[in-house]
Amino acid sequence: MSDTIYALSSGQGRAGVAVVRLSGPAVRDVFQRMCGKVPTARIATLMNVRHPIDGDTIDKGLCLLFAAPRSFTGEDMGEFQLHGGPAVILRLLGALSGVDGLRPAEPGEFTRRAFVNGKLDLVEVEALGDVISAETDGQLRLAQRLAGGALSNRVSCWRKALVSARSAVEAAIDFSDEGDVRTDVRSEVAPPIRQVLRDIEAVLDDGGRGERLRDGLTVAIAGPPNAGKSTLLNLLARREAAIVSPFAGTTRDPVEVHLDLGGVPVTLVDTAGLRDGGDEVEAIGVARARERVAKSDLVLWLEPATDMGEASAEAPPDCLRVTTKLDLAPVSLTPRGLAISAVTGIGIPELTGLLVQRARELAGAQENVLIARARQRAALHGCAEELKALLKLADDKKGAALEFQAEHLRRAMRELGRLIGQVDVEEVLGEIFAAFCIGK
Ligand SMILES: Nc1nc2c(ncn2[C@@H]2O[C@H](COP(=O)(O)OP(=O)(O)OP(=O)(O)O)[C@@H](O)[C@H]2O)c(=O)[nH]1
Ligand SMILES: [Mg+2]
Repeated sequence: MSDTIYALSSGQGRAGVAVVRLSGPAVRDVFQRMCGKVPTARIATLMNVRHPIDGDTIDKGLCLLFAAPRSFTGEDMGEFQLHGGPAVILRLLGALSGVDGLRPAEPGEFTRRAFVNGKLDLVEVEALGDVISAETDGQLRLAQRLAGGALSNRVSCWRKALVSARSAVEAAIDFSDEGDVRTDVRSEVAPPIRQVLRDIEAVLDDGGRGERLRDGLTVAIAGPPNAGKSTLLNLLARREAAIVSPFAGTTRDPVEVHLDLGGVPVTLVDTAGLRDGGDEVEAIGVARARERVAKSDLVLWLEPATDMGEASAEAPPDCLRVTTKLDLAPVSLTPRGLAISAVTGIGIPELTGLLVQRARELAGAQENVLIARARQRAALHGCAEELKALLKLADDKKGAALEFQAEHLRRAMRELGRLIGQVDVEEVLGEIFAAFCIGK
């Protein structure tokens, strides 16, 4: 890790200020050569920044040194905060490229060094990436909580409990010929393991909210033809995204729009009206609609007040029922579910409110949500399974082989190690860091 890396960490294009970061052993040398001296650590210092070879002035700006190990990467880090014009940035990056031992950073390389130097664990690395890419408030809250160590701290408590359980079991193995150690072990090991298992199961029992929040929810608008599905999509999207016409069977391809519903990112999908017996193209549209309905997290099932037959068997049992075209409803009508009219606007605020509420139930940034990715869930689930197997052996009154218990403990710890990136990291690292931007 002897290379010193540099990158523009602020956004591309013209801006008031541009931040170029460096990390590695040559940082002080770069300051010495380009500014004439090394700024005092952690004190922003206004300096003339010059080209290291021809001495030409690049710009005047703030220079900062974060001395190892008290820096984001754990190495010496430097920052140039210069004027954010493309020519200034070009000149600075060009100057840095000419310095021996310096090279441009790869995507996520600063964060990778922070991980390698033990500044962040893998969960925190992932969360940091999510902080940067968060598009809604809910996503940001979850990412910040995880980046702040909410899950990592729990994992480290669990690991401590498993470590002491393991040493108890291993001591018992070593002294197993010396009388009745086994009963002692049972009372020493089982209760804390049971507690850890309960904790992990509570974290797992979140209804997948964190992953849904990170990936976004899919909400499908479905129902019979001509129910006003596309009209509702356009209304919620505030633009004419889908074609509306008085003819039944207008929509064929699913039409998607993206919304922020109370902090939850939502993809709203308008689908073809469900009926059998249309032309060939419509039939394909209907098949796609059924596919999208089956795959979505929530279905809005629309039926027009002008044509309310029997409740359709095709509406999913947990769908949100909406009766549309209330302005045309016969006086005797009893609407199913929420009643709306796109013409008078009646029921629309209620529908939006209900959607926000359901979106938050399905994907939330509540305090107890600590899992943001399938990878994290898989590791915790694997750990819980090992602990269950261990407890089953420990409960066995005959005193099952301690070696087997030790093996389950070892595997449970391995799963936690995998979660925070202490074992088997190589295969996930590439994938995680590739998703980062350069300069982070
Ligand atoms: N009066 C009234 N007309 C509506 C309302 N909502 C939609 N319409 C009309 O109903 C017709 C059908 O609307 P669409 O939004 O295209 O219906 P759809 O469910 O997407 O229909 P398909 O794509 O064919 O399945 C259009 O003429 C709309 O203007 C409403 O609330 N009141
Ligand atoms: Mg339509």
